[in-house]
Amino acid sequence: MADDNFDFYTADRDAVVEQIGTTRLLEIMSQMLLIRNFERRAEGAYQKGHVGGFFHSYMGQEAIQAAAVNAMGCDNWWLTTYRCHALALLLGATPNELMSELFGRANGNAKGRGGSMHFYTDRLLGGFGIVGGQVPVAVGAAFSLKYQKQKGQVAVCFLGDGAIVQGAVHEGFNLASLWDLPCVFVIENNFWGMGTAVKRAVSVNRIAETKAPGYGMKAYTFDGRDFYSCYAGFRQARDEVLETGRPVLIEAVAERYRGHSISDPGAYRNKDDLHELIGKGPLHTMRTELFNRGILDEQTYKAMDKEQRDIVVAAIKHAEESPWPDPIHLEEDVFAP
Ligand SMILES: Cc1ncc(C[n+]2csc(CCOP(=O)(O)OP(=O)(O)O)c2C)c(N)n1
Repeated sequence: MADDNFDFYTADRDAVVEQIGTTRLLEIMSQMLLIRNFERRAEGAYQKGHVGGFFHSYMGQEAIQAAAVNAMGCDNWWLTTYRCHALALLLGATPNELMSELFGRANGNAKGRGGSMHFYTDRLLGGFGIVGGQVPVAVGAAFSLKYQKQKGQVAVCFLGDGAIVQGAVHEGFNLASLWDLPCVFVIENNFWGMGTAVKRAVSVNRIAETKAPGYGMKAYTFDGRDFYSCYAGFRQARDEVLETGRPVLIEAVAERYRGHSISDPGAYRNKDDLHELIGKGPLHTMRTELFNRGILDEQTYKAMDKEQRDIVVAAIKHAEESPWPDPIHLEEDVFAP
């Protein structure tokens, strides 16, 4: 890890395993394998020229959003950055519709108009390309929950470490706190904003811990490679937001494995360090715990991986065979009817 100086939230792992149960844990392992396979194969399709526009991989950060969705439940408002493939999958978008979207096809998740950065579901308000632009929208979603007296739901908003120095983020934090809104803000600190190291862009270490008090928010810092502690932490944060009606600020730390986007070879990173990190990443941590507890074995893990890979390969075939949008529809859906 680029900076070990974090005071991570710790969880009672036995309690987490017992709370989730073995069946669900294996399903979550499959979800993480689906995300990893989706990113790998979609990346390959991009390199073959089948996918256009931007493409930001979530590989290395899977445990964070897998834990968030499983701990807090789909039935919230969700918002994230352009690095949005995993969250859409976790919230129920199918690999077929997402792959078709990447391929720019008419049956894609956003009718082929959004591409990699703009995936949606009923509860996912987007994939945002403007750094920090999702934060004010999350505050609006949380405001609507409070205004309509919707109990039991929160607005969950992911942002990058690079976004924390963006003005709209602080306006959003201020309003969420001022108006007592049910927001869970999650800074995914992957140590880089494009090719700029976080230390060269953000004036403090331990971003959540240092920024949250300025808005009267409680802060948490999670080891974002560890599903189990993230799961326990997200549950606690959500319960707290529901009880107090106040926003919280979480920092989840995990390195991204790829460059900022597919066009970035990441030449500014030490390849040996990266290789070592990949060996200790979120899938490894998740799997090892299940192995050690006798919930999973190597052979079953390989079969699960193959099953998810086959789903993604089928999604690529589906996308290849899907129709292109007709230009006659270009101006539709621009304004609300
Ligand atoms: C307002 C705005 N400024 C700049 C950019 C260009 N830009 C795109 S991604 C990015 C880095 C963001 O890094 P971070 O928030 O850490 O997220 P990560 O990509 O690491 O997930 C920048 C500067 C943008 N899209 N929007």
